[in-house]
Amino acid sequence: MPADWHKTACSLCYLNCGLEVQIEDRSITRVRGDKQHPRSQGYLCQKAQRLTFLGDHDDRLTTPLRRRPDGTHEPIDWDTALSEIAGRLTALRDADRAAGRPGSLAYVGGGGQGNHSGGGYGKALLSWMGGTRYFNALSQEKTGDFWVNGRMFGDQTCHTAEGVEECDLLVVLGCNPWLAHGFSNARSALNTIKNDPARKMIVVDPRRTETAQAAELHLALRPGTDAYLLAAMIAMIIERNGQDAEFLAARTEGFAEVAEVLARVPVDAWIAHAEVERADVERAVDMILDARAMTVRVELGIQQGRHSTLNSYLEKLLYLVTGNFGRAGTNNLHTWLLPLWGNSRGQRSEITGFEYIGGLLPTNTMAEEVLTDHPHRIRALWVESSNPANTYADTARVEEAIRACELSVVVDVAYTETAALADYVLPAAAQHEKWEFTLFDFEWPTNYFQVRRPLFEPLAGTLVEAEIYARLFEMLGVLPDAATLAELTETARSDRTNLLRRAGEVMSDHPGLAEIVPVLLYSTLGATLPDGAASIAPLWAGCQRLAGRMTTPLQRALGSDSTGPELGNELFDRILASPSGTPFSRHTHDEVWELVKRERVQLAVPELLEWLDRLDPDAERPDPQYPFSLVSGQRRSHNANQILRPPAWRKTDLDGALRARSADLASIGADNGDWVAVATRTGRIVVRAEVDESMRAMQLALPHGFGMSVPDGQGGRVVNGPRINLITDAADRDPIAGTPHHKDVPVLLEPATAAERELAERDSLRVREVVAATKG
Ligand SMILES: Nc1nc2c(c(=O)[nH]1)N[C@H]1C(S)=C(S)[C@@H](COP(=O)(O)OP(=O)(O)OC[C@H]3O[C@@H](n4cnc5c(=O)[nH]c(N)nc54)[C@H](O)[C@@H]3O)O[C@H]1N2
Ligand SMILES: Nc1nc2c(c(=O)[nH]1)N[C@H]1C(S)=C(S)[C@@H](COP(=O)(O)OP(=O)(O)OC[C@H]3O[C@@H](n4cnc5c(=O)[nH]c(N)nc54)[C@H](O)[C@@H]3O)O[C@H]1N2
Ligand code: SF4
Ligand SMILES: [Mo]
Repeated sequence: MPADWHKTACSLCYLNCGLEVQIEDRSITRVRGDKQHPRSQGYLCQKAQRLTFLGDHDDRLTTPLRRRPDGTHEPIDWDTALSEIAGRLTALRDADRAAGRPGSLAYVGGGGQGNHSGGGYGKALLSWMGGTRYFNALSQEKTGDFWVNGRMFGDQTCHTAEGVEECDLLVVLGCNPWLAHGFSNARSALNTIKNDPARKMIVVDPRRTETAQAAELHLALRPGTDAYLLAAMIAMIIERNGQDAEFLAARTEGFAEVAEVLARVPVDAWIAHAEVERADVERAVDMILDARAMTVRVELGIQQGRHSTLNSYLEKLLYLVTGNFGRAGTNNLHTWLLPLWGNSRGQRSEITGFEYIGGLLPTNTMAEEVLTDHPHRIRALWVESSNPANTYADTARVEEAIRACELSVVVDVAYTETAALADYVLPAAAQHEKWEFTLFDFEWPTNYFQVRRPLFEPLAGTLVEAEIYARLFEMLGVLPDAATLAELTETARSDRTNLLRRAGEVMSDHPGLAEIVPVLLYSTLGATLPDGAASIAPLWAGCQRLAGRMTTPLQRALGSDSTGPELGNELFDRILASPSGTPFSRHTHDEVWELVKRERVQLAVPELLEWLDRLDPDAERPDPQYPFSLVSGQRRSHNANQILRPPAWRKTDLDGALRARSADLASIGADNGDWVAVATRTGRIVVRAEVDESMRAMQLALPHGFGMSVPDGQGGRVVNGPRINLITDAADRDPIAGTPHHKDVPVLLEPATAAERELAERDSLRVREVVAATKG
């Protein structure tokens, strides 16, 4: 009998490739790519095969927990947990109001790589509490980019996409799509370019990455020098009159100011500072000027590199000055079903002075917002689907901040390092146990959306996030009475189009209800949706808004000529009826100009031109005390953020090794397999060394996605691999976005002491025992 294949998606990175899986009891047993998924078309990588480790494991939470005075946790039932939390939230909200201070609860997380169904509810809580402080992974990698987009394109939600499939030149700047993906079907796309003599790739990365090996040209620059190299390249382009004058005149303003600053760039000196060959840079410029359609793909190498916001600006100038924007195969903007972040207008934190970008404050400042005497400090943290105790810079300070809060609540599927510190821990149903989706829909000119159906019942004791929040708000007394909810539910069933109008009337009688629209939709419209899809009800409001603001592209995607609320309803129903996902917008390339929120793209951003003018190679010589540059958080074959906790999921790199050239290891008398110490002013960790000649000289790499403390099977816990943020410095950050310089951390490499070696070896063996004892 042929086994059933169920449609779902992989949530191990933000691409969320469509999958078909076979299941047995509560496990995924076989995985293959879903050929009907309109975007990924059957593609998957090696990580998806390990999804079976995502479900039931020793660290899954199955009951709410409460912290005892001695710091340990005790299980409590849901009613007790939620009513105690509701009581403490109410007291805090009352105290905030009485003191006339802004809401002192902050929200952290709200979704990882593939689970964004909970975030809207969490933000509703933040809003009801009168708070604005919101931190998540985007504000430690992407907010510099958003800030630049705001200035150049007119809105921080003007986010760019790459035309990798149709370009004839792909510039890969500070990322490694072979391992990290980042765009659809990355390996296939890279191979296609490699095998086509008419198409080329340039990689700018200190390391000879897997991607660089497939490139025509690799510029192995010194870490942290991208701004110098990019500025020199753009200066050379303008010197050669290589700018696209027609495009610049028709679509942009400010070129003259930019050209004036770039004319002052000492090109040779800056190329020398980046430690690349002038001839190679000339070749790169030739390739760019010869390209019919260039697209630039960037990620953490520049966004978590030195001068990151300036890098994001120069990256955009490179394609805009050469007119590689708004056509097939170039960079473009993309649509959204629901924007994952907002547009901030210069509001700043009273405590650190950092600007809100996209509605977010820098994760690097979270601890500062707590650990201060300022009367407006953060007093409570609500963490959902994030593990800041491992993923935010300077772990010790982050842990201190969580402990210092009057109230900390963690909503997660697993007993994370953050959960271990929280006052209350609430167990959520996991990825394949609920309706779920990602809002990382970044495609252009056609964009897609998939809602995944549950494969399993929620694990006993857990709740879907939407239900957690609905119960909480009921206890907080914010939801209307049962009769009113029943009436709204009936409206949703019989006259969906009128739901928002009727809900609006109810809101005017119920203070606070307007802050929690997602919860209201869950409790009303949700109850009318098929197969228990209640938690995705807020998407309906997104479909309605989209129908209003992007009618034609949506009509094309659906092949429909409806308009208004009816079109929104059609989209929502189509999404529900399309288990492999469905297109929701189809544009022509020219229509990108409707997404740009200014008359013309603004090329001249004064703060960044001043920054460029101030760059000084002499101010950036390596610190002799910390002479190596560490990539803290390298993406590898078997890491996936903090998503998969059981160490047995990793087929390679069980210890999360430090990678370095043999000569660099030899300089401290170390060799392949030895335990070595990596130290900074913030901390010191002991790690396994592994020779990797693809690293640049004096560059080291430690992996992202390790440092979880997992049950050792003997009643204790053991840490799997490096907790890299024990050594990162939250103050080593971008001046505008506050994002960390994680790809260029100055470190000292030392031999480990005998005692350190012994401890590390013991833990490594314990992890291996855990792996041996795990089936899979
Ligand atoms: N396997 C795997 N894939 C993942 C993830 C994962 O955990 N594992 N996580 C996902 C997430 S959340 C993200 S944000 C992406 C990140 O994806 P990427 O940014 O592609 O991955 P990284 O390995 O962090 O860093 C990219 C590259 O930057 C280079 N680099 C270091 N310093 C510099 C520099 O100064 N200049 C330049 N130009 N390059 C430099 C490094 O050598 C490295 O090759 O990956 C996603 N995909
Ligand atoms: N030094 C250094 N630090 C870094 C990076 C680096 O390169 N170097 N990279 C940064 C980047 S780019 C990123 S994106 C961040 C990622 O760091 P985080 O924002 O902390 O996110 P994840 O690591 O993805 O952790 C996801 C959490 O969600 C939980 N989870 C999974 N499914 C569900 C669910 O359905 N519901 C709930 N409630 N919880 C769930 C998991 O158990 C896990 O605890 O790390 C950042 N930190
Ligand atoms: S890890 Fe990313 S690229 Fe790999 S299968 Fe999952 S979603 Fe696709
Ligand atoms: Mo990320």
